[in-house]
Amino acid sequence: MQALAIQPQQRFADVATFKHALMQTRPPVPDPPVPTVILRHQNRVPLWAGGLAALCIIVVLVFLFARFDLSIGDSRETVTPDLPTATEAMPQAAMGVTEVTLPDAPEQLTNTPIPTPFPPTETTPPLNGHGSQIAFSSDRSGNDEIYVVNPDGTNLQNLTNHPSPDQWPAWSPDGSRIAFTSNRDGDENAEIYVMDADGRNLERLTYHQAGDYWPAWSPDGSRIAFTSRRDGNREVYVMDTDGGNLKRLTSHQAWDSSPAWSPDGTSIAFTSERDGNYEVYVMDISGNNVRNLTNHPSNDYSPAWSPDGSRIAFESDRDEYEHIYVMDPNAQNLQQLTSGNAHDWWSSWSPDGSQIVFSSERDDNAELYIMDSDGRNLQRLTNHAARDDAAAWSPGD
Ligand SMILES: [Ca+2]
Ligand SMILES: [Ca+2]
Ligand SMILES: [Ca+2]
Ligand SMILES: [Ca+2]
Repeated sequence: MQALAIQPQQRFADVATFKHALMQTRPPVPDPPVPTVILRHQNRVPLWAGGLAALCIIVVLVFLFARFDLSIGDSRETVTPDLPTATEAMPQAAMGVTEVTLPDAPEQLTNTPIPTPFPPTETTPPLNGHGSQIAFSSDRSGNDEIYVVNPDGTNLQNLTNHPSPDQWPAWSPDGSRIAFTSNRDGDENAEIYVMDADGRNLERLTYHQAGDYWPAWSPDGSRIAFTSRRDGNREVYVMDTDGGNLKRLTSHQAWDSSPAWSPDGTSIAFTSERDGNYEVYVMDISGNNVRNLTNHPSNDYSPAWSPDGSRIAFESDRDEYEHIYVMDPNAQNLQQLTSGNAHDWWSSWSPDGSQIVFSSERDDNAELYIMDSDGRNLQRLTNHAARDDAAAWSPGD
């Protein structure tokens, strides 16, 4: 019988085909008696014939399936189940972290722990910012390079590969480019560079023998603010994204640094020690109308606007260690988000404003952590003995 043929190509393709063939070869069902005038009795004949046919089919199918299972077992080499290998089934976190090679790692780094993936429990509750990436700098290869990683710790990629320090990544508003600081033009001469978000198409934007640091894109993508010492002390400048149209925004003998554009494009927050200790200030993009937002005898640094412009995160050492705080742009509603006997600094908001990534030494070396914007649900993002710092959360979904 074809139904029991050993060769697969000789078997029926499916049960319907087999049923059809079965109906063709089974003994003919005797014609029922001529129906009476009661029309409803006409249904009895098909039911009776159908019941017998179904019984035959069931009996044959049971036999067929038993045989078929045995046949599958006999031909396992050609019907290998498509199961993932152990490597394929590994969490992406493990794949991402171990993908990064450590080129020319110094000898003293060879005894550092191998990066381990986060246990699944550390990636719950689910992280937001789907589709976004977090850029940061790390010296895990022996000098600072720019990396990007997904907010869940997967897909770590090294974007720069230069023996000089590459630091302080800043995303363009459309997420296509990353500006950063590099000393590749000289150890004492940091300059602003920009590259595509995959590390290609590197361009140098500043050309000055003084240091230029901390780029920050304007929300419309047309300008980049940064810090420079070209006029003798740190000041905040702004330039077009091709390096042209340079304009100095601050003019004070104290250090002024780490500019951050407000999401509406009207203001720039920055850090200055012009009142004797570091404070977070905000000014119009013309450089006018400077206001001190923190006004505290401790040091307050590194403002970061929430994407909706309603909050500014910064770090302060007002409880001895640097910790992350948030406030309204008018300095109201101050809230301390982190605490403990370790420094936390340099925050950046997720695209939806629900989370903040920041640097911390709470595990003895600088790592990146993510928390909800109210300070809850702290999760560790990096896990490497090297210094991981200066996170910048990309625009995203
Ligand atoms: Ca480098
Ligand atoms: Ca200054
Ligand atoms: Ca202060
Ligand atoms: Ca680290």
